[in-house]
Amino acid sequence: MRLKFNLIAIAGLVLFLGLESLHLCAQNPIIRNQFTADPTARVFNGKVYLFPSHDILTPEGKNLRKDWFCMADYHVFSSENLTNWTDHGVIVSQNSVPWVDSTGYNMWAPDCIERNGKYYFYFPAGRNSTDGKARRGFSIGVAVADKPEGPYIPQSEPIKGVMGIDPNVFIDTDGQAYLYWSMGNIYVAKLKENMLELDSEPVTIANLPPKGMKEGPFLFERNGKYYLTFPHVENTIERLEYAMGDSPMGPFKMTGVIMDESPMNCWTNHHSFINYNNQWYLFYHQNAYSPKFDKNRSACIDSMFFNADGTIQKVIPTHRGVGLTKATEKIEIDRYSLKSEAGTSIDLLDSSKTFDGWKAIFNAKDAWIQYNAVDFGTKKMAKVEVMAKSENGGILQIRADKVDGPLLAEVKIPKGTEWVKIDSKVNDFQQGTHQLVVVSAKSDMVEVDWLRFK
Ligand code: FUB
Repeated sequence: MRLKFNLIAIAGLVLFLGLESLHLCAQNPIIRNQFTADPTARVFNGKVYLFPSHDILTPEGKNLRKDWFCMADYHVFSSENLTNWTDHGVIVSQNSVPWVDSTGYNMWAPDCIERNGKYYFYFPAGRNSTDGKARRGFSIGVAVADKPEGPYIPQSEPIKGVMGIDPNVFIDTDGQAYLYWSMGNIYVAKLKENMLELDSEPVTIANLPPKGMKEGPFLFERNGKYYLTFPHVENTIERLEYAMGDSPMGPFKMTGVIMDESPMNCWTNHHSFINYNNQWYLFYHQNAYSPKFDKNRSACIDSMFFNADGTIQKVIPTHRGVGLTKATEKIEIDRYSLKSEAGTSIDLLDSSKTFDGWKAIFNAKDAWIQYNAVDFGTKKMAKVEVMAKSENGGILQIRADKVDGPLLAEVKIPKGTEWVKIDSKVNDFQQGTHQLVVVSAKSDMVEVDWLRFK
């Protein structure tokens, strides 16, 4: 009996540690084993922490809408290079918060902020019923931790005086904290020093577009200017817009569009910004792993830049995302930076298992795909390994930096209908960081899952 208990305890510990140390390597989307919507990123102690919401497939038999968001808990992820992410597991769930309706599955977009060594995690959810009648609307609660990874202890009641979704907290240089949230419009109120109670009456932020849904506020300050950024439906689906002002509560002046509507037609977008190692990044979401259902979303990152007058340059969503990719890790060229207009395409490896990712397809001579920022380190590479498939056989040339750049390797893909891993010798070249360009030397179709150097 005792032995059985010990075995179960060890198995539990292994499972727990396994979860803690799960590394998820990525371009866009950045988390590749679960849906991650509404990504709020924060820099704590020199590391980037990601607090997304967690879309799931709607469970059967729970009387839930099949065509709507379904979210039961929150994970936190961290990364030091924006490329390798560690999943620290569930930090708050609908079953762990006393006031939350544990049958609601509506743990929507969260935020987290540090004050005096404590981490305050803000989340919206539906309240449980105290009189047998369903409660309508969302409240916003707080869970507090000593470390960004948790454990987070939820407060027993939501914040009084706030009804709405998409909490966002900003602490100004004078120490005053502000809570922003949405419910059709965008609202703001001061927070008390304890970060748990309002310290002023909520006000509706003025001068924002009067028509079309506005939600998901994210406020940040740069060079004394305050940027109120938010998704807004100007046309048919959301795009990211912003207004600028001289104080956290406004007045704000509408200034521009940060990201246009999703090319995949994802109705929502939700975002956050960080400045990490002197580069600004935009975190946002798309439905890349769920092309047919836009309520299953995935977090992405792209770099962002400011103009000299402080306005924000438009961010074009990319597959490549950000960060260096080690040459010795799988380089998924379907997450390309650039590609030739003709003769290349991208498709899911298996449309019924979207988390398996994509493949790159070449079907013309001289068609090419470029993948930027591959770190070859300082050691010579002996071989390149390519996972590929080609019914008639093909030849791929792997070049450095540009389409006619130095030839690193030529890889002959044998005829066949199955995926094969092919090794080829790598020519000498200057190590360091390079753009990788894969060129098809024949017109026959070649599909590539990934390649890596050894
Ligand atoms: O994730 C559920 C809701 O969709 C969020 O709260 C909104 O911002 C939108 O992204």
